Amino acid sequence: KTMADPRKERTFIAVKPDGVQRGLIGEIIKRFEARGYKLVAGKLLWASKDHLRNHYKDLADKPFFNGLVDYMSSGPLFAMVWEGKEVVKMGRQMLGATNPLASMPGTIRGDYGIDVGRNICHGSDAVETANREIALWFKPEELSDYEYANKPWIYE
Ligand code: 3AN
Repeated sequence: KTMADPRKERTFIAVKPDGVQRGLIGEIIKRFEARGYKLVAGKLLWASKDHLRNHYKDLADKPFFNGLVDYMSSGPLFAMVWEGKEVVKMGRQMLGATNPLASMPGTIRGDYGIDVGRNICHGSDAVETANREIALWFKPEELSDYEYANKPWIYE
C-alpha cells in the first residue's frame, strides 16, 4: 500500500474560487511550503458542476449541496497535491475548522474567512479521501515525483 513511507503521504488542497478572487493562492502555497511540505502538483482550472458533484458526492443529500456546487463552479480554483508526514491531518489543522467560529486565528480559515459557504480552501479529510480526490483532479503524469532538497532539515 501507499502508506509504506509516512513522509510520502499526500493530500488534495484546493484554493476555492473565493480564495482565488481574493488573491490568496500565494498565501496558501506559502504556508504549506514554509511548513516543509513538498508540492507535487498544481493547476488553475474552472471545474464543471458535474466534476464538483462527483467531488462532493458524500454531501449530495445536504441542503447546501446545490449552493456549494454553484459556489465552487463560480470561477477558477487552484488545485494542488502536497506531500509529507501526516500532511492530511496537518493540512486540516492548517485550514481550520469547517465552522468559522471554531477556526482559530492562525489557521487559513481563521485568518481569512467569515462564512462557512465562503471558506477559501479545501483539504482532504482522510488518507482514503485524499487518494480518491487526487485521482479525481489529477492525471498520474501531472504528479511530479522528485527529490526535495530540504528534506534532511525538515525530518530527523
Ligand atoms: P470541510 O470543507 O471542512 O471538509 P465539509 O466536507 O463538511 O467541510 O463541507 C464541504 C464544504 O461544504 C465546506 N468547505 C463548505 O464550503 C460547505 N459547507 C459545509 N457545511 C455547510 C453549511 N452548513 N452551509 C453551507 N455550506 C457548507
